[in-house]
Amino acid sequence: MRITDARVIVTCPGRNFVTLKLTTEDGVTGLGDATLNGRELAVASYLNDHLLPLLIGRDARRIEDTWHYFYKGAYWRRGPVTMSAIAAIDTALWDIKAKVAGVPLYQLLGGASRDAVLVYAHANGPDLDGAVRAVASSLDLGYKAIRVQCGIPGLSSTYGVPRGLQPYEPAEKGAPSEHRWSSEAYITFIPKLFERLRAEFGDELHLLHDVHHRLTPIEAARVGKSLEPYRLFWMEDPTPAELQEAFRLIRRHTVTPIAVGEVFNSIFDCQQLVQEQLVDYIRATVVHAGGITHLRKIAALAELYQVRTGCHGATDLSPVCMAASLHFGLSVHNFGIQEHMPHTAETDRVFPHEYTFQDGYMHPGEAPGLGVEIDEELAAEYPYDPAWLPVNRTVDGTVHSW
Ligand code: KDG
Ligand code: MG
Repeated sequence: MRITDARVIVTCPGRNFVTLKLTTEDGVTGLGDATLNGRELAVASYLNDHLLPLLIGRDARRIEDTWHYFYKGAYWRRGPVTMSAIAAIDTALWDIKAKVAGVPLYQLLGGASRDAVLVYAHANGPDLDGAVRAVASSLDLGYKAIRVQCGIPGLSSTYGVPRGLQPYEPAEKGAPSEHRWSSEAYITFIPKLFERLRAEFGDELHLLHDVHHRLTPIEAARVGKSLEPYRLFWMEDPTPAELQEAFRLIRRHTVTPIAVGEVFNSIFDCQQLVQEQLVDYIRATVVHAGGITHLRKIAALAELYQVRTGCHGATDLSPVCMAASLHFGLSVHNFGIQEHMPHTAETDRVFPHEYTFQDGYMHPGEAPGLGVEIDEELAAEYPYDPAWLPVNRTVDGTVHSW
């Protein structure tokens, strides 16, 4: 079953997405997400200029072989651009394989390990009252797990909190915006947020929080300790994870569970974190971590150490990635939770899909393959529109992790 056509579709139905569409000689098509927020065209070029010419004519059934052909064959390994491009090919091949078999993808991944996939919502408020209102709205929608971000007194903007009434979307048109950050202000404020949320909503709700890589290890340890009374489901990305051993220091001081890995692109990024049990959830996802094939290996390593999955699922991961993630999450035994940040209506129209949300859980549906397609005519009505992630500086002007 030869691959006869491979096309990269770049579209901006509200935000930019890069999608790979493969077609076989029998006319079966498969989709893969290749979106790398703020660096989209680098992946489109990597696919168009370097991988797709070698993909045409290959046997679509040889998923594992194709993965290694592009990973080892490049000589230059890993990195978000390479791994997103390989992920798109891998995901599209799994889509094709499942369509040919006539089954939803999760059936090829071992079948369902659970009835549905627990997802968490985003609730963002400019201040404590706003955060409480946002959590109440997510509860009304049926979510059982909610990530809460809140404006920090004294800081004009912060990660996760929209400036206006629009849903939060970090990539902005024009030049990158600049945020100002104070770890001191954040560390003082953040326990007050979760104290208030537990007082308002009780013990049952799963509460999550994203530190977004901003603290030093000892600051992160302090925050984890200060949040212990509020029993978070997880504290995410408390410190940048390039230095995996940094998490030893956090672990020595706090039992607040830790989630890490949305920027990871290979099993080597998380190897030490997992093997030393320095984290509880691994957030690597299909699009940025080499596709279904590689993510399954990360999950298998994690399973040995009782680390569970918690795949990234922000809006910059397209509905194609969300579908793939739901098939993965439904099937993998050590699933923990899946992030769910709903796409805009225009994005959902460009990517008609079978997955559903009900009562705090999602299901990928029973359509053969991934259960997501792209309306190419509609996609063409939304040309690429460059957008940038913000840059973060501390209050004295020093560039800091965003
Ligand atoms: O592109 C960057 C976003 O996906 C990221 O900032 C979102 O941290 C994020 C999250 O947890 O969803
Ligand atoms: Mg995050």
